[in-house]
Amino acid sequence: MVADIDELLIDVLRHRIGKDERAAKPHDWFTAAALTLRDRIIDRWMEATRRTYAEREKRVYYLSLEFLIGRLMRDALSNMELTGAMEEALRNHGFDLATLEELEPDAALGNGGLGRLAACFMESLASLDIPAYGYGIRYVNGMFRQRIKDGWQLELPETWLAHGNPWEFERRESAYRVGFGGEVVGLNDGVEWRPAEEVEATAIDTPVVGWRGKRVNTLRLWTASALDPISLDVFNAGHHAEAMANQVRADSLVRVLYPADSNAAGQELRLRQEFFFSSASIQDIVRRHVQYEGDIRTLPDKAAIQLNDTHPSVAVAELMRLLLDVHGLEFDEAWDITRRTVAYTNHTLLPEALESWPLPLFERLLPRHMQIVYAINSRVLREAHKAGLDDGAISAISLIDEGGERRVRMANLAFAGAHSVNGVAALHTELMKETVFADLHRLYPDRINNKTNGVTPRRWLQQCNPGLTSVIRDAIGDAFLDDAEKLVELDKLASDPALGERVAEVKRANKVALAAHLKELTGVRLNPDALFDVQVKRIHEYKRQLLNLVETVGLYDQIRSHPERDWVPRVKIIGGKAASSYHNAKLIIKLTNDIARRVNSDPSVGGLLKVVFVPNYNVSLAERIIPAADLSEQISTAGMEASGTGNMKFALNGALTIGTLDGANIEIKDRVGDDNIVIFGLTAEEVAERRADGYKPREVIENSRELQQAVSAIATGVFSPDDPNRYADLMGGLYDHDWFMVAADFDSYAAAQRSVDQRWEDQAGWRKSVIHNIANVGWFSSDRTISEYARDIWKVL
Ligand code: 26Q
Repeated sequence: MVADIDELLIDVLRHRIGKDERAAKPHDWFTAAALTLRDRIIDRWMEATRRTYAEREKRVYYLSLEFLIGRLMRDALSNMELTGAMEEALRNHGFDLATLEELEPDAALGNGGLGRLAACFMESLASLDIPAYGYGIRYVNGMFRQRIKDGWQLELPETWLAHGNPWEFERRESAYRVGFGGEVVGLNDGVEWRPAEEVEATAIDTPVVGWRGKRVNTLRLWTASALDPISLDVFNAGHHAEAMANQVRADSLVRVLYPADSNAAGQELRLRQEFFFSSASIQDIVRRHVQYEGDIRTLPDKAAIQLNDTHPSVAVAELMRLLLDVHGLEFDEAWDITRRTVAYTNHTLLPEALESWPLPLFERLLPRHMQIVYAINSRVLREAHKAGLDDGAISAISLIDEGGERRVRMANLAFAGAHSVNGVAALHTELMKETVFADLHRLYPDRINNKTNGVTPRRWLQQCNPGLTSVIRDAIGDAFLDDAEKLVELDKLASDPALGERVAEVKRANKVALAAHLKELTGVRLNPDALFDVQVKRIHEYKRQLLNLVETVGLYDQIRSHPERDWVPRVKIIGGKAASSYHNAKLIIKLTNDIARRVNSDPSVGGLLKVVFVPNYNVSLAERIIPAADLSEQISTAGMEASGTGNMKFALNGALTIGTLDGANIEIKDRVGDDNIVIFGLTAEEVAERRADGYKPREVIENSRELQQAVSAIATGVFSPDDPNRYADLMGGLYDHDWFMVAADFDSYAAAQRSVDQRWEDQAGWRKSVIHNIANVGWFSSDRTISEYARDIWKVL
């Protein structure tokens, strides 16, 4: 095997990269390794594709505007079970695999949780041998790179394609026209949309390798080009920029990922992106079906289309258009086929994140789809009327928001066009039924269902934490590698001091490695024997990084007032990106850095507290940070975090959770047991009650000494002497409205943190809890999640 790989590597280096061993630079070796591995993958890929065609299997199509993949080298090697062989082959030439892996840029085609979930799902689909395609956009610039300058976030473009991408294949033959604007003309037998403008969507495929290489599926990302990239007449007349305007317009469609993860952007370009990729994907699905099955009417038997949030909602209207205008079906039949094919996943209930488009914009860009939305709407409203729903319910169900400026509601379109609408954790799904979708749920009571999120244990245990993986193998054997729920075998060993010792040794080694990396990145020195307390995720007020920071200031204050007490040494690690336009989120980053500077240089805390902001948090950093965490901060205002998936990754890697009863935290608690998690704060129900009762945060702050001192220290410039008013408004928000209930939960959170300190003092007890966590979170494998989608929604298992 090694000899094989070695020979192939040299052959690739010479004949595909054009370098001999002496001339090759590290990056050439990385590319040679990727291409060598890729050749092995392609054989499995073609085999899996052939098998699916031959057996006429039903396929799953996962439509997502985001795939937050990260690096692929380690994932592909590990799933092909070639890590050892490649390591050795490279070592023979004086190269270290781990060092070469660092040369691969992250594929960051997503913002956060939703995009990373799509990537975990793709890996699990392949691992479970389910024929599936992911469809999305091949952004030239994915998630921005975050630089911290004087404590502030700066956004820089990430050029992940600069050195080429060895994993992708352009499919020139799979190209479709996507139109915009224009008019709808009546023909004798129906209507036709005559777009004013057309671009070409071309497929670029990346293989997705499942565990043990069982199956290789396709991630198909669209790129855009102009049908006539240059107008020679215009060019020759000397108008060079105008001559290339079409290409520029096409390029802009795939230029950047919108970097807001919870604020519907509302710009025309975003709607264009949504339609561009939805239309290309639906055309591709329909073309494949008709080509191999001959009859469009059997589409629901052979295709399951899953919409990742409402970003591809317009696919409902596009599928209807193809069925009506191209395949000539009647409305009723087209509607039946569409609904039996499409399913929709909701990821947020935050009102500001619910997508809706101004009706004039939608109509101008997609006139035929606008007609179809109206037709769907009149049908849905008729059904609502027949069901006896009142006017209030009917206007809530409508696909058109009539309040003020009229808008198309993408969530209502997706709900109406789908046979299944799922939430991503049990609480979230219940809240969907009670709040945003209450009336639609009354009309279609069988549609909403829950599919609690999961994460792939290959990337998030085996690959990112080989030390822990090997300790677990020694303890319970290899079965958990194929079925994460077998981790439960560890449960009965939780009190075994030898196992506790080995798990703790691995954790310490991971902390030493992380400390070295963070020293490089930030210059801060960390004590690996301190408790590593970590909050890494997008910066958002509902996630309450501010609660963490205010408590950190409280602790800092207490350590200075009582240096004689034996404080547990803590390292507070915080990381995450703020949407470029999100003022308070950016201020929270600056505050973290201001607090870090002051605390880290204060000799009176004597190294008992360190604060570090990790710049440019991304998938690759997550893979280093999560295995090194002792404490996982999952502290959103109850009812606001749909699920969370970081919470699962931390628990799987032996961190204890401090968290609210929100999202999947609740289900984690149910599985690991109340004694092995630290829960605090208001429940979702209590949050709603407090709001209804007229919550007065100022009174709460004035009644809590520690909170009052911390908030006023921040507000008066203790951490920002260069600009004492910097945080006046941010803290003013806590006094005046405190929408996210930081004050209401503060005392409970601070007490929970001191209970964490106590637990930490009992290392034997801590280790036992850690093992109970690892043992009981195998259920949060995305294999389990995907099995449920496959069985309940897609009917493919
Ligand atoms: C919408 C319109 C225009 C521009 C951007 C957007 C947009 C983009 C991304 C809106 C929302 C998102 C991302 C949402 C997201 O990541 N939600 C998270 O999904 C995770 C997976 O289900 C959950 O675990 C998290 O709780 C949820 O916040």
